Amino acid sequence: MRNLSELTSTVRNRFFGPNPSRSAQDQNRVDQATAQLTLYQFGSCPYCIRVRRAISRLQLNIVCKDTLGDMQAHSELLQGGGSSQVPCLRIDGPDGDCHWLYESADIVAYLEERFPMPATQHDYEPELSNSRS
Ligand SMILES: N[C@@H](CCC(=O)N[C@@H](CS)C(=O)NCC(=O)O)C(=O)O
Repeated sequence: MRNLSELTSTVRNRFFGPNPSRSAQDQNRVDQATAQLTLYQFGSCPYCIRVRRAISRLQLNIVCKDTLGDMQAHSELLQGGGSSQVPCLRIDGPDGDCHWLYESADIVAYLEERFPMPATQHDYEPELSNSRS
């Protein structure tokens, strides 16, 4: 056992099964769709952390713009979305239209619904996974 992260991953895999992942083809489709998304956020914002964690868990490649460190990003958000509040997800439509989604819980719900991860064996064995023995 080389390090703590390897140990954690081994224990997690033992109890919950390996992390689910998409087929290369599905991930490719997801990547094409997420190329139309941009997350406006900044590092220490707890609501942004919640969204970035969901992005990581759902294995999404979404460009993140830092509205504290990048004044251009800040003004894009203010002018496009109407408020400087972060996090905000910009969703570019096919016709050049653009939707600005505020509220971390709404952003996470949108991403989870649009880009679900494949089910794991764990999902099919609730009685086994809930068992304490
Ligand atoms: N209810 C919002 C709260 C977001 C929020 O309060 N964000 C702060 C940063 S942690 C912010 O953007 N404040 C500046 C502003 O509203 O312009 C959410 O869950 O996304």
